[in-house]
Amino acid sequence: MTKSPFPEGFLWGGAVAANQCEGAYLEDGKGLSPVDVLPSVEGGRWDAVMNPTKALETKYDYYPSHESIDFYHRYKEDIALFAEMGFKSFRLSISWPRIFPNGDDATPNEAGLAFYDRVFDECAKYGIEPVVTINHFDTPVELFKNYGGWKNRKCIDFYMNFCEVIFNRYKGKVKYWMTFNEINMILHLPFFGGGMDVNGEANPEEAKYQAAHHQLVASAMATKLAHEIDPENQVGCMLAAGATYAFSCDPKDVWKAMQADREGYFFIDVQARGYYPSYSKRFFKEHNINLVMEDGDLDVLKNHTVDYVAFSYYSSRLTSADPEVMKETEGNVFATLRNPNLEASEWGWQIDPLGLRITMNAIYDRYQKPLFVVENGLGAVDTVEADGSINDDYRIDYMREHVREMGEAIEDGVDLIGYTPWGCIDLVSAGSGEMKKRYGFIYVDRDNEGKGTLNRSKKKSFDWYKKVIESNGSDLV
Ligand code: P53
Repeated sequence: MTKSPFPEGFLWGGAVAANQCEGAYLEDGKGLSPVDVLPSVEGGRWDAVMNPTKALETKYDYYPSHESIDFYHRYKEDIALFAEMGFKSFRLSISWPRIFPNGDDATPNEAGLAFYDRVFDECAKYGIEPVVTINHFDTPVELFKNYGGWKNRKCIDFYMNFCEVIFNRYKGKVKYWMTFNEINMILHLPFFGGGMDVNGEANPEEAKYQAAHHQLVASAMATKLAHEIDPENQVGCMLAAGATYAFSCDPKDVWKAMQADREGYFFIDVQARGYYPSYSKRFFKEHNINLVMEDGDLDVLKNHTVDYVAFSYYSSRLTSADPEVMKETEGNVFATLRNPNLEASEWGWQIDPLGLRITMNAIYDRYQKPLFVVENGLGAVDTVEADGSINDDYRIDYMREHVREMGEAIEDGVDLIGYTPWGCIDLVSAGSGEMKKRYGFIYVDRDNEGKGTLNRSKKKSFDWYKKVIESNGSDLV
């Protein structure tokens, strides 16, 4: 066993999101989340995600989120299992429509607030630090229907009402916040990211960036408010990260890769540095994007930057300037080519642990703020053996190499505060709506059609991760 590169007090943990684990989709006064109107993969998930107006008018046979893994009723058992693994932190999101079912309600839903009190109290029992995503793909569907989602500036006010309520309510219970999950995802999955449908827009790019502006302003305002309500609060931004590599040493490919990375950095440049990056001016001009801003927007962005930079990392990406070569990438959330040096998961996500180190170094060089890896992991099919055991060595291999590279990045000088791998307990996939795409250390007996007992059981990776935490990242075998 070697000396651990991980600092004392490192926030080992795991991550989930309300809309993918809670279920109880209408219980105790909850309103609809975007996922609640989406079908399974067999039901046409992808088409529905990209055409939410149509999805809303369609009656599907099965909605995976409605019951999900029933975290709403089973959180005690689940948090006890996290504690058994030794979690120091637990990343979860607060369902906005559970607190404000219509988004624009005058008063919050007390039953929803009480649920998260119970969850945070349960965490406190075990000394687990909650890390809360304020909006994880969870803009109330009513705000989509009645306001068109985030392209409407009114969403800033609704979001701020939500923030004010939860910052006050959970003061002293929650210290780590993130304003928007994968904020750059609004460009790729506008229904998830911004509660909107851009299909009817004359200039969809403009609509997305206008919505992004509203979120960036809301994020800065929320950061300000969080600090005012409790100076102990730490507020982060959250990027869907993954360094983009150039397909060849042709400078055109290198330039294309740089531009691809800037597409995501754009958001964090604003949230972490406090102003629109210089390259955005040309981008907006060339795409005919004219943002409407109000007096004071640029000041609030400047004065209330984030305390830390959180991100998800599943894979690196590969791009080329040649449209012929790029044809291969159609149908991916992020256009990425197959990298011949990497293996891919069953869902085609390429496995690149060194890419995590590269990504961490790039982000830290750029912002010089503490980093938090709040999502990472392998979505895979697990097999339950006759004796009930689940031998997910492939997951252990994936995690081991990523934890090792995180350690290397720390040795490189990166300031890293924590690691919360995605779907620490199996949950519904955001992209495909499947249960079969599992990330957990904890198995949940439920399938793609919603059959199963919902019983929890430990996978082999459970004991492995427990040892990793116990040894503060020095024992990875
Ligand atoms: P699923 C696509 C690409 C990268 C990250 O994804 C993504 C997505 C959306 O599919 O989302 C994040 O469940 C997101 C989580 C999501 C997780 O990655 O499709 O923050 O909500 O579950 C994994 O395998």
